[in-house]
Amino acid sequence: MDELCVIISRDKKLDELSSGKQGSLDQVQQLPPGQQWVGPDKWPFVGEREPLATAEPWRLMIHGHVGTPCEWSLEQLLAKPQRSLTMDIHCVTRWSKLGASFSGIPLTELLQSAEPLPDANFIRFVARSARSHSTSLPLNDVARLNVWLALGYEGEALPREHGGPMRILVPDRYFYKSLKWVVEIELLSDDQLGYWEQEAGYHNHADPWREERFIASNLTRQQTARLIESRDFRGQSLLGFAGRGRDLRGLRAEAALLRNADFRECNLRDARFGGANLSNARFAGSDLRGASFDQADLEGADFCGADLRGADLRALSLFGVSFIGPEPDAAGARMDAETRWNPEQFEDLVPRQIEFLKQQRT
Ligand SMILES: Nc1nc2c(c(=O)[nH]1)N[C@H]1C(S)=C(S)[C@@H](COP(=O)(O)O)O[C@H]1N2
Ligand SMILES: [Mo]
Repeated sequence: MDELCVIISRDKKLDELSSGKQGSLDQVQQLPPGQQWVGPDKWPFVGEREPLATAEPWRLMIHGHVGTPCEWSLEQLLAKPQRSLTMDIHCVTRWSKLGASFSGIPLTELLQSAEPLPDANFIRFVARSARSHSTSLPLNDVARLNVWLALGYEGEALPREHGGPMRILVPDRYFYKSLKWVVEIELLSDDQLGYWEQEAGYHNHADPWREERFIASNLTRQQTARLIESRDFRGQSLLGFAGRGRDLRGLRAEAALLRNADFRECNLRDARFGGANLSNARFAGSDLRGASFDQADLEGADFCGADLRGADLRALSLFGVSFIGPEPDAAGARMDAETRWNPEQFEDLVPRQIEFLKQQRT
C-alpha cells in the first residue's frame, strides 16, 4: 500500500507560477484545502504500476443490475466518437495537477446501452490488475460529476502506467476514485467498499473541497488502517468518523469521542460503546444486536431502522434520540424483551419517540 507522492514547497510553487511556466497565480486559488501544485508537466504514479500481464485482448464489460449486459473491445471503444475532457487531478497524498487534458467517452453514454435497473444505486469499477483493484461511487454521481472513460491523454494513447489503454476519471473526487485499467463495471443495489476505502480507510465520499481524505480526519493513513484492523477505538478522538457500511462487529469503543459519527448500515453486533460520546451519531440501518451503550452520551443520535435486539441503552442521555422517523409509515428500530433502557429517561424524548418505545413493551 505504498503511495508515491511528490511534494514541492509552497514557495517553489509560487516561483514557478510567477515565472510563467504554467498558468498564473490564479491557480493557487484553484487548489482544494491542503493540496499543493505538483509543478508543470508533472504527473506522479500512485498505487499499482502495471496491469495484470495477460494475452487476452482488452475489453470492457458492464453487468450487474442492468437490463442489457454489454461488452466492448478496445477497438470498438476507440471507434466511437472521442470527446475531450480537461480536469484537475487531486491526489489524497496532497499533490494536484491542474488542467490535464484527456480524450474518451462520457460514461453515461456507455451506461445508457446497458439500461440500468431501477434498483441500481451504486457503480463499482474493477481493474485488470494483480489485486483486482476496485472503487465505487453512487450511481447518480456518474452524470453529476461527469465521470469519463479515458482512452487518450494530450493527443496520445493513455500511458500504460497511468491506466492505459483505459481508465475511469472522476472529476471533483480524490484521484483514488479514478480507476486505472478498468475492465469491469458492475451496477449494485448496495455499495461495496473499494480497495483503498476498505484497506486504508480512505473516505468513501472523497470530496477534495471538503477534505474527505480518511474516515477519521485527525488520523494519518497508517493510524486509520490500524484502527480498522484492530476494531479498537477505546478512548480515541474520532469526531465525524465516516464508517458507513463497515463491518465493525465486536467493536471496542468505550470512552471514545464519536460525535457526528456515521455508523449507518454497519455491522456493530456486540459493540461496546460504554461511556462514549455519540451525540448526533447516525446508526440508521445498522445491526446493533447485543451492543452496549452503558453511560454513553446519545444526544441527538439516530437509531431509525437499526436492529437493537438485546442492546443495552441505559445511556447517560437520550435527549433528542430518534428510534422512528417522522413519516407515518416510517420503519422504527427493532427491539425485543432483551433491549434495555431506563424508563426514567423517557422525559428526554419527544412524544412520538416515547409512544414508540412504549409500544415495544406491549
Ligand atoms: N488499478 C488501480 N487504479 C488506481 C490505483 C491503484 O492502485 N490501482 N490507485 C488510485 C490512486 S490512490 C490514485 S492517486 C490514482 C493514481 O493514478 P496515476 O498513477 O495515473 O497518477 O489511481 C487510482 N487508481
Ligand atoms: Mo491516491
